[in-house]
Amino acid sequence: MIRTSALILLLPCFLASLAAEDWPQFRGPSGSGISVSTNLPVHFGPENNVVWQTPLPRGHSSPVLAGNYIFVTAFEDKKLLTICLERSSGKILWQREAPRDRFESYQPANTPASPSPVADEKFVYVFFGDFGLLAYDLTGQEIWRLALGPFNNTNGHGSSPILAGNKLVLICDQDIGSYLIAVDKQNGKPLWKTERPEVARGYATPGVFRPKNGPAELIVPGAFQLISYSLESGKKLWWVRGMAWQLKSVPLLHGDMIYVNGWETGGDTDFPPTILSFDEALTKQDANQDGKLAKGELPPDVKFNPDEDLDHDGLIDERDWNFRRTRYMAQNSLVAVRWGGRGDVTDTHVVWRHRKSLPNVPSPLLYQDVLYLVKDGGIVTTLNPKTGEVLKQARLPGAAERYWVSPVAGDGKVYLVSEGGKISVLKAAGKWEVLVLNDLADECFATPAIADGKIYLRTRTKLYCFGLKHGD
Ligand SMILES: [Ca+2]
Ligand SMILES: [Ca+2]
Repeated sequence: MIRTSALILLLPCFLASLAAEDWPQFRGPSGSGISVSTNLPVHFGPENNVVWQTPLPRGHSSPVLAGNYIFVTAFEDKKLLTICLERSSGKILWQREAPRDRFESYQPANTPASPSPVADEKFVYVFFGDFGLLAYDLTGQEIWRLALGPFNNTNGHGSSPILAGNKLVLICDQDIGSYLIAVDKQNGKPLWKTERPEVARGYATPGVFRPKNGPAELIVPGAFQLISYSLESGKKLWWVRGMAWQLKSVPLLHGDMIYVNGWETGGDTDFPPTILSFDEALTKQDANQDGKLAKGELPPDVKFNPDEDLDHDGLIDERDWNFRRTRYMAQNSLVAVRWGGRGDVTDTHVVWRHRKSLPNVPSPLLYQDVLYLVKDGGIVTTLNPKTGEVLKQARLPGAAERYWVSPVAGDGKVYLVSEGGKISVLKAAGKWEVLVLNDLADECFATPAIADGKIYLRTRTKLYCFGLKHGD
């Protein structure tokens, strides 16, 4: 009897210890890319340490994990899909189609199903640029929908929604009319919407910074600037100038430090050109004095670029000009910002900037006091997060490819996934070493999820669950 009661008493603790770790959003807890999992596999591939594998339609969204479920979005035959899988088996439990009344443009490396879902214990929330936001309960019943757009984001969408308290937050950056929106996660009703006229086109997922004393802030990387907003009201609080255009980086939040990366073609030069102000250009060039520059009025060294005609009216107005001017004068950088200022903190709270070998799409990783960057060509750079000092830089052997996937880490290892499905597993350290090179022989764009000793990795054709078999 005594033994039985003891067992009954112990049982809840035992069950609790088995409760699944979640990976509820793009890049997992807080967008950090870090799992507390142990016993993660080092060697894995199509024939090695596969717990299960499930064919999936295409899409670049990352798998997210909540309780016994995994969620992804996908597209197939012009349908926009939300798919729920059973975490233990990979079995598809349900699939729902989102409304699609338009087909917005996206560049070849993107898809109409790139933003990742976000989930809590009750609902999963998804965003499609061709519709807007939808929420389903865990059985697949639609709870609410909020049509958004149409959008004008030439390259398609990349920003994933996140949850913060009772709010679902989404960045909707585009050529004109960029905004940040927070809706009530229970019913999809907008709580606030903040226009972002100062930015044009972006793909970053925001972060939630929670100061020790004080209300939470949304950290939003955008074109040419990093901006913080009040989570409660959407009010703009502080910003850092001098970022690149088209940011994709998730902000890394560590203590009172914030790290954001930005890279854009042309921004690596140490000597950006000086470009006339709009007033100077008008004085010299505006022949018909309508306050705008037509193609024939542009200075001889300026070629009309449709990409820079943000409102697509064939004329360069002040916003178009200033955008171009900022674009060409911008310098790529990974910036380390100390939280604590208000207004423009560029000159007061930027602790350091690093300008070399920066990734385009993959976000940085901050793991065990080392910052990791992986860029196209398989070049990995580690930095001291306190000073920006480079600790090691080298090319990944056998994995000199393009990189879209953000690095993830757990169990003392860092996982770097190339476009071609080469996975370099690093022993985490400032002076990192490659432990193993695995090969999935399939295209990879989605950032993996890590939880409960398993790695959930989406390729072009399937979702894999990798884990050590008992006895390994
Ligand atoms: Ca004119
Ligand atoms: Ca224009």
